[in-house]
Order: sequence, then structure tokens, then C-alpha cells
Amino acid sequence: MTYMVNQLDNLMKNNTNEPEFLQAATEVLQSLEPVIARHAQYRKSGILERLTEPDRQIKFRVSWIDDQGKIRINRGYRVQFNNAIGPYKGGLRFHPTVNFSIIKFLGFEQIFKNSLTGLPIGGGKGGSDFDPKGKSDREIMTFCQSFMTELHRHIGADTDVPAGDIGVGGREIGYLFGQYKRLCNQHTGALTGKSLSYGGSLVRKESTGFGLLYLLDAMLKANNKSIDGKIFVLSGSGNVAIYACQKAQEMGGKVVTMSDSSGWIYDSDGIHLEVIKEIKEVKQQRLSEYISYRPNAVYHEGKGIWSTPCDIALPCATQNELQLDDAKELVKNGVIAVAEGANMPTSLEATHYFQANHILFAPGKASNAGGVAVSALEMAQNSIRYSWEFNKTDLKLKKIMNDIFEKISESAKEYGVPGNYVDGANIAGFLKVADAMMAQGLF
Ligand code: NDP
Ligand code: 2IT
Repeated sequence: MTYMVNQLDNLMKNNTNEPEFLQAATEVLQSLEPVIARHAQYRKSGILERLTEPDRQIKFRVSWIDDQGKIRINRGYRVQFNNAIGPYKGGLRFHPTVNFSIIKFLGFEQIFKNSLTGLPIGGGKGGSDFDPKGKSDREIMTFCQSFMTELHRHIGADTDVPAGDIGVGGREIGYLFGQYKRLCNQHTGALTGKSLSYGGSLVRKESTGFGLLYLLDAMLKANNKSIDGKIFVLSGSGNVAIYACQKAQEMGGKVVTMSDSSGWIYDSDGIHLEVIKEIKEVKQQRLSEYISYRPNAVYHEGKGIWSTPCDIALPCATQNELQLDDAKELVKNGVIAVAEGANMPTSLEATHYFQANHILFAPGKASNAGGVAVSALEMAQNSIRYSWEFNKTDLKLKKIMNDIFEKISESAKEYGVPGNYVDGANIAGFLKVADAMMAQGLF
């Protein structure tokens, strides 16, 4: 049994109730087989054992009072996974499905993603099983204040810097930051994704979606293809999906679908993004409202979005939203490229199916790294107490995404799997972290 297979075996035994974490770890460890074979020092130093066990897992009770005066209890989480190359960095997710498996898979992915950005940030993630849907502003504020009342002692600008993820956007970051500032009496960059008036960075809101398209563009160009004139099937209708849609349209693509957890819309004329922003960013309504603004569009309840014929698929909603059957449909209908905006939206089987059918496939830890990259730029701006203009920050983002594509493409070639950007991303992300761990002695 190789070191890698043995380690995978141990992980399966020790984390039986964490399917999402095991899925993320399996993909990364399998990619690392040729690296481990070439560099005996990683085995001797127990790098895989250390890398798959978080530095620290924090779980806490969050008590708050709803609008009816009833006491409510939720669970809060922060997993500080690895800080070899910089302070722990990663978002907070508020969603009823949140548990340690979800937070560990996200934190684990974040280690390699953050490494790929080339910026000094380690990997972490957190959140709560709190469901923001249907809550009043006051309830959201009260919950965020209570959540931060515990979290504040574990984070800080040089220690651990949370940001947004599913269910945590500008409003939540504002309430969280306000409570952090009140408790610590410090106005520092301990959270990113802040609004512009109190230390946020231009481009952060757009960065994950824009970055996704910049990386897709680099991948297509390297394979003598382009975005212009392509039909996109895009899932989700949150922060990532909205700005991915905007950039796809700006670059000459036609986006015909979007979704939320209730259903999906098909607009043969192309998604009208101003309507989506009105529904989702201003009114916080369900996506089904779209057809009342655009009567020619069609709303489908439930799943089925991946059966829409397209050239390019961008899953931007949540983990495991694209399964093997969906991949088969997409390939049958002629898809040429898939780029993940969400974290781990494609199951392992579906990923392998795309690769076996020579579909260009960009893994989330590379293609959605633009969000955390601009978060790191927000940290830099906070540290120097300055802010850069939109174009300067957008250019930096574009360069970071192009550099990520170069890195993952080169690593794939160097380790004998050219064009396999999944392996390339896992290998390139790993090498920097592993070398930093080796240099810092046993921890
Ligand atoms: P938002 O909360 O803004 O939007 C999430 C979207 O996904 C909504 O349309 C939501 O629909 C849908 N969704 C959530 N859960 C499910 C589900 N179980 N089934 C179907 N649809 C679902 O989150 P983001 O746009 O920020 O995040 C989307 C993805 O991108 C996540 O995987 C996140 O981890 C990842 N990501 C986010 C980054 C960021 O900067 N925000 C950076 C990198 C990755 P509904 O409203 O009905 O719940
Ligand atoms: O998954 C992710 O990279 C994010 N949710 C963004 C993390 C961040 O710290 O900006």
C-alpha cells in the first residue's frame, strides 16, 4: 500500500461521518500520488497526516432572541485548518446544512486555493446552521452579534480573517464587523467583504464571478477556443452567479439559465441581469419572480438545469449540484468546458466523466479563487490604510487568475498529466504549503 493510499484509508476510518470532507480529501490525495512518489521527504515528515487534520476546530453555542421574543439556539463553527503560509483565511457560511463535514471540506479546499493565489493566506472556514431565509433585519443583526461574541476571541487581522460565503453577504459582514469592533475596540482588517464606507475593497463583490471568467478565458485561449458567442448554462443566483453572469455577458457569452434552491429559469433571449439584481440583491425574492418581469422566460420547479444544451457550464450554487447523470447530459449536448464557481459543485464521478470525455474542466479551488484573492488585497489595503481604485484592483485580479492558470497548467505537465487541471491545481497548491510546513519544523 502506498503512503497516499494508506493515508486515505486512515482518513476514511477516522472521519466516517464526514462524507463531504472525505470527498474533498480523496480528490486531493489521489492527485498527489506522483508528487509523493518523487519527493520522499513529504512522507518522512508526515505531511499528509498533518495536512488532513485541522490545526484547531472550534464549536460554540449561539443564543439569540427572535422577533416573537423566543430564545433560539444555533451552532457556530470555525475550523482553523492550516496557517503555514499566512493567517487562516476563509468565509463563513450560514445555512441549515452546515456541520463539521461541510466546514472541514471547505476549510481543506481553502488551504490549496489560497496557496494558488500566490498571496500569504492560510486555510480556514466557519459558519452556522442558522437559516437566514425569512429572518428580519433585526433577527439577522442579533444573530450576527451573538455569533461574533464568541468568535471574536479566535480571530484577528494577523490570526484568522473570515469573510462571506453562502448566506453571508455585505449585510451580515457589516453586523459581524460592528460587533468585532465593539468587543475589541480595534478597526482592523479582521473580516473581509466589508462595505466600501468602512474599509472594504473595490471589486470584492464582483471578484469571485469575474475571476471565474478570467480563468475560464485563460483556459479556453490555451486550448485555442474563446468565450465569444458561446452559450452558458449557469446555476445559482447569489453573489458568485450574478457577477459570473455579468462578466460572461461582457465577454460576449450568452447566459440562458440561473437557479436557486427551489428551481431554475431559462431565458432564450439571454438572462436579463438587471432583473436578477432587482429580485435577488434589492428585494431578496425567489427566482421564480423572474417570469413576472420577463414573460417569455420559463421557470422550472426543482432540478434539471444541466439538461439545457450549452457550450459552457458554470456551476455557481453549492456542493455536489452536478452529478454523473448531469455530466452525461452535458457531454451528450456538446459542452466544451466546465468551470466551477461554487466549491466542489461537481461530484468525483462527474468530474472523471468530463475528463474522460476531454471536456476542459477547471476545478473550483483554481477557478473561484478570485474572491479570496481580492479578500487578501482588502487585507493589504487595510494594513496600509489605503484603498485602490476599481481598475487597478480588477487588473490585479486578472493577473492573479492568469497566473493561477499558468501554475496549474505547468504543474499538470510537470507531473505527467497535461491538461488535467484538477491534478495541476492540487499539486501546485500543495507544494507551496508543504514546503512552508517543512521549513517551519514539526507543528
Ligand atoms: P449566496 O448565498 O450569495 O448564493 C448561493 C446560491 O446558491 C443561491 O442562489 C442559493 O439559492 C443557491 N443554493 C444554496 N444552497 C443550495 C442548495 N442546497 N441547492 C441548490 N441551490 C442552492 O452564496 P455565494 O454566491 O457566495 O456562494 C455560492 C458558491 O460559491 C458556494 O459554493 C460558495 O462556497 C462558493 N464561493 C463563494 C465565494 C464568495 O466570494 N462568495 C468565493 C468562492 C466560492 P437559495 O437562495 O434558494 O438558497
Ligand atoms: O470559498 C471562498 O473562497 C470564499 N467564500 C471566500 C473566502 C474569503 O475569505 O474571501
